[in-house]
Amino acid sequence: MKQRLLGGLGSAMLLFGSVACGDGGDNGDGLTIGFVQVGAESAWRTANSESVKDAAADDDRIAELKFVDGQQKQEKQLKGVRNLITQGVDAIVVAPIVETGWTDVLQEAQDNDIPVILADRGIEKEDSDLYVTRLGSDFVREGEKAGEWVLDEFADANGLNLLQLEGSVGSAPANDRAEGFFNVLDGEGFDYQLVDSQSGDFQAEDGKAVMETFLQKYDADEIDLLYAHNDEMGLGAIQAMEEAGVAPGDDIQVIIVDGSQAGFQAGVEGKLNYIVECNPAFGPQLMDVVTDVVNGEEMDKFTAVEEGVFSEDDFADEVDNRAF
Ligand code: GYE
Repeated sequence: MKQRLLGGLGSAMLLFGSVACGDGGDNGDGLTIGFVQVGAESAWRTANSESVKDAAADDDRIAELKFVDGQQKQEKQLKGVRNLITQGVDAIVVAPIVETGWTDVLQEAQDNDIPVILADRGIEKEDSDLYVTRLGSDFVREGEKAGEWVLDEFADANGLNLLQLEGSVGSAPANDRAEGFFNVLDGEGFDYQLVDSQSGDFQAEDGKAVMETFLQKYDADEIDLLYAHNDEMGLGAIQAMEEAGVAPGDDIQVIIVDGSQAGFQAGVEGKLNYIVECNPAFGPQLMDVVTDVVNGEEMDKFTAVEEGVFSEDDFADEVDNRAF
C-alpha cells in the first residue's frame, strides 16, 4: 500500500505538457516533479509514459508532473532538464536516451540542490555521483536470459548463424542487452557466428529496413536466428521476412525483448520463438522512489523491476494478459 503523506491537495493548474494532480487544496503541498522521457518510439515507451503520468495523477504526494518529451533527441532532453532546473522543481526524473553526455547538466541540477532520479535507462558509471538512484530493468540480465535460451534451444546446433538488431546506438538497453547475451554465449564457449549486427533504433520501420538489407546480403537458408533488442524491431523484421518469402519463427527463429501484446500475438501465430519481458509499468513505484529521495531517505543505487521470460508454450495463455 502506498503511504499517503499529504491529503487535500489541489485546485491544480493544468499546463500544456503537464499532468496536474491533487483533489482540492493548495498545490504547494505536494511535490512538483519533472519527467524527461525518451520519446514515443515503441509500445513499451507509450505504456511507460502512461504509467508514470497516471501514477502521478493518482498520487496525493505529487502536486504536479511536468512531462518533457525528448522526441528521441538528447539535445531536447538536456534543454528539458535545464528548463526544469530554472523552474525550481523538487526533483527531476530522467530516462536518458543515451548513456553519455550527461555530466554538465546533471552537475547543474546538483549545484541547484535538485535531486535527479534515473528511470528506465542508465548513464555512464563516471556520472553515478550525479544521480541518486535508478529505477528500471536490469538490461544485462535481459540479454543473459536471451542467451540462456539460445544455449538450450540450439544445444545441438553446429555453428549457429546469428543476426542482431540492436536498439538505439549508445543507449543503455542496446549496450547491455548485447553484453549480457554475448557474455552467456562466450562464457559457455558456444559455437556461433554473428553474421551481422545493425541498429534499428528500437523502431519498427528501421527494424524492417535493416532486415531487408540483411536478406539481400545473406542467404536466408544460412541464417538460424535473429535477436532483436525490442518488439518493434522484431515485428518489423518479421514483416520483412514474410515479404521475402522467408518464414519467421521457422526458417529463421526470432527472439524479442519487451513483450507487448503485438509481440505475443506474433508468438501465437508462430512467427517468433522467445520473449524476454521488459516491464514498463513502474509509475507507482517511481512515485515512491521520488518521494523517498526528496525526503532524504537512504536509497539503493539501483532498483530492478520484476520481469519474466516466455516461450512458445506460454504465448497463447499470456497474450490477453499483456498491459501494453
Ligand atoms: O525495450 C524499447 C524502448 O529503454 C527499456 O526502449 C527501454 C527500451 C524498450 O524503445 O522498446
